[in-house]
Amino acid sequence: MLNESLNRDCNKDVYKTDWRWKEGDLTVTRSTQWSAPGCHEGCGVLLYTDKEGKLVKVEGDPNNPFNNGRLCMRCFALPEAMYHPDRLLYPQKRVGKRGEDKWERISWDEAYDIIEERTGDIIDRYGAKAISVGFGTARNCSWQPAIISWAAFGSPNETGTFLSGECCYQPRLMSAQALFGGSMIADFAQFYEKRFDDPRYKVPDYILLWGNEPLKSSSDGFYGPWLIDAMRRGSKLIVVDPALTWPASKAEVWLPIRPGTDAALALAMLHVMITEGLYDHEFVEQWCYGFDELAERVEEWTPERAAEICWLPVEKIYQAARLWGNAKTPTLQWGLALDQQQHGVAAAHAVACVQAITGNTDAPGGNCLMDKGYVQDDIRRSIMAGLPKDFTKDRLGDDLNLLRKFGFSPHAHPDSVLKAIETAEPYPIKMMWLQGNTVLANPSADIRRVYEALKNIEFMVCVDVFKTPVAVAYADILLPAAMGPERNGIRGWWAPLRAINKVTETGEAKSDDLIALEMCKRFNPEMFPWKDDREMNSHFAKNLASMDFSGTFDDLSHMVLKYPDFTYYKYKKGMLRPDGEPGFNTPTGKIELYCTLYESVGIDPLPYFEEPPESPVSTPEEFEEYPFVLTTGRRSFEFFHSEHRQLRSMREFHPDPIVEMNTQDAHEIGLEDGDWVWIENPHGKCKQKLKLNDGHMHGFVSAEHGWWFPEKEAAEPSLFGLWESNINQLTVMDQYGPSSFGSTYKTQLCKVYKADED
Ligand SMILES: Nc1nc2c(c(=O)[nH]1)N[C@H]1C(S)=C(S)[C@@H](COP(=O)(O)OP(=O)(O)OC[C@H]3O[C@@H](n4cnc5c(=O)[nH]c(N)nc54)[C@H](O)[C@@H]3O)O[C@H]1N2
Ligand SMILES: Nc1nc2c(c(=O)[nH]1)N[C@H]1C(S)=C(S)[C@@H](COP(=O)(O)OP(=O)(O)OC[C@H]3O[C@@H](n4cnc5c(=O)[nH]c(N)nc54)[C@H](O)[C@@H]3O)O[C@H]1N2
Ligand SMILES: [Mo]
Repeated sequence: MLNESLNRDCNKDVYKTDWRWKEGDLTVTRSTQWSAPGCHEGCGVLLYTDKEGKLVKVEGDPNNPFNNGRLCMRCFALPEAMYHPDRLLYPQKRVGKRGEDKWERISWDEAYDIIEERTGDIIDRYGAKAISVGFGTARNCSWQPAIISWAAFGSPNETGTFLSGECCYQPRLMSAQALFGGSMIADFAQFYEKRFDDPRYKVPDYILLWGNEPLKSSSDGFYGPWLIDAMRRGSKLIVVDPALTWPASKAEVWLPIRPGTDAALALAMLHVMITEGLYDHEFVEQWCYGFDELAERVEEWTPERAAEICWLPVEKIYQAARLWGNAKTPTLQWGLALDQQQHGVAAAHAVACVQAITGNTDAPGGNCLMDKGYVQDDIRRSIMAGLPKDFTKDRLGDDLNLLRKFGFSPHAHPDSVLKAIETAEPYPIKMMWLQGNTVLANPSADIRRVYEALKNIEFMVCVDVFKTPVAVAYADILLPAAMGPERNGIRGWWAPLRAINKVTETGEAKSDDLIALEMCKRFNPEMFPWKDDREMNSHFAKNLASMDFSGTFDDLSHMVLKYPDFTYYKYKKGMLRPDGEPGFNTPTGKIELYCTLYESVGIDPLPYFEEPPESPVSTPEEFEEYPFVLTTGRRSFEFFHSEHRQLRSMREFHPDPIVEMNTQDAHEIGLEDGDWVWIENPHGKCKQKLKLNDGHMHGFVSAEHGWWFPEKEAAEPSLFGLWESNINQLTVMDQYGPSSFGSTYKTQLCKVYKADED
């Protein structure tokens, strides 16, 4: 019943494995979808086009082992997105004042001419570093903005615009890199074409789901439904989440933790595991560095102490630590909640230690090391290699911690970019090129502050598929980006390597690859000799550092996907270190529970807990007035961040912004399910609709992020109703940790009260 390879063989009779075929009047093309609209995953899709070349429907590709034919509602709605009347289809220039929403259609050449002229002027007056290029989360639009910034404009200030403290994945990646010497991911057989049927694979007996809701988020290379695949094969769950999510409801133990106290819980779990001997002694002895120091650090972290801090029943901490410590094939699947705390790096460090001492690293069904197959990193690095050595010399924020100079982030620090825009310190930023992020509707905290700061920007270009609030407020030029089925590309995020196949064109929209190539050709033609995106992608495909592939783009395009060679226990086989010796790629050759890298950059080398800057404990007076702990940004099936709000089929399921809290808590303050409520704290307020849940932990409020209303007035002051429900009026910038990473998006305080009926 569970044999998916059998399913796949059947599917081969019904669905072909060719890359393209005919079905009646329709042409079917196998591809993968990343963006736009966006997602992290790259699921296998079948794109059905009609005689005119129009996309008429999308189905999951049953012969793509990544998603096995499954698809989410957002992908099914691709034709609706592509042919939406609001879509940007032509380059436009602003003709009215900023905020008036008056535009004139222009040609691509005219747009590039204007950009070249204005850019030249900015560079003459302030230097190239006064240009900041913003990218968003890993859609298929991440290396393209980087090469525009670096190779076209010559500015090192490419940045995840205003995403405070690079609080997405960076703290977890940092910890994995620092402790394990590489990137680490839960093993759900994603490295094998036969997936769960591959004889090398073992199903995890316990999955520790920490601050992550994969069914909704399918993030960072982990496709959510795999969780259910594993549960059907016997895996049990331990869930750390303040909300009673679906996985929490199915867990052996659910730990409804006070947001932002994860490090305390992890330290207590380590305490139990170490005092009760529930860890892999041999592995720790041979392959871990600093175990004694860790044991000493966690000595004081009794479950009783942590229970009080985390607002957890103490027996749940014992139960979780014992189940986990006794598990045979434990695997950790961690999430964003660990990053979005000020000391996210320490929290991720603590949780990584909980994983490390089980000894299940790089083992079947454990947590595997892989040079992550980040095609975007490979491309970025290959372009970076062609630039002057001191190119990043003045990059904003590099002074915050040596980790940045060491290259642990290749981007300008978001909070430092904001400060430079506001104060011209250490030098001004005068131009922004935004490609794949929205700035006002989403990634930044404290959007009112950002809104004010952007008044100092002289010239702004937005490359997007829709007109967003920031475009109306500040853009001078709008460039229309192509959606997934309208672009060629290569992508990898972990495994496998995948091709994106173009099947159609809409208006004059161009792919980010093509826009990057054309911009770079204008500004830096010697570095970009390729005639089109296919030729450029062939070059990149042949030169991938982290993937074993040497074909052309056409080769990959026809294969659609390619699995890497994958081996377990690489640390025993001398496959991780550049010197070819056994061990991990860290200074000591071991997993560094006590981290020598952190020590060398002035960070606590051991995991620690610190209260969030605003919390019931650190700001008790504020807590009296704002008596709930606020976490923001839980994901939903219908939306990817601020995207998809235009789509009727998504809004039918999810018309309004939803704030959740415990039923009893709400009743105590006179609120009912379905009430519109104000969520307010000292930083700001916004309005969302209340949804009650009997199971959520007490004292906690969970609000959605990314809200704007494309159906509302575009012009100022409305900006598509931006100020009504956007939760990033209650979050703050500049609350990152000593590493320069981390934020407080998930650890605010708030009060909640009924809003007027209108
Ligand atoms: N309060 C709160 N705020 C958060 C979060 C949270 O949990 N809480 N999460 C944060 C996190 S983790 C992240 S990563 C950020 C994400 O923030 P962003 O990456 O900025 O995400 P979006 O808001 O979706 O903005 C993406 C924009 O790019 C466009 N786009 C999509 N695909 C493409 C493409 O292929 N090419 C081009 N040119 N444009 C494209 C979309 O139409 C949209 O306008 O948000 C952060 N914001
Ligand atoms: N549909 C959809 N998918 C997405 C995105 C999207 O916007 N929409 N965004 C993408 C991006 S960029 C990212 S980074 C990922 C993020 O995806 P996830 O890692 O799943 O992150 P979240 O959904 O923000 O939060 C996950 C869970 O953490 C819980 N939580 C909140 N605060 C805390 C805390 O302090 N501690 C603990 N332990 N748990 C807490 C929340 O209740 C929630 O259930 O999703 C990606 N996938
Ligand atoms: Mo993210």
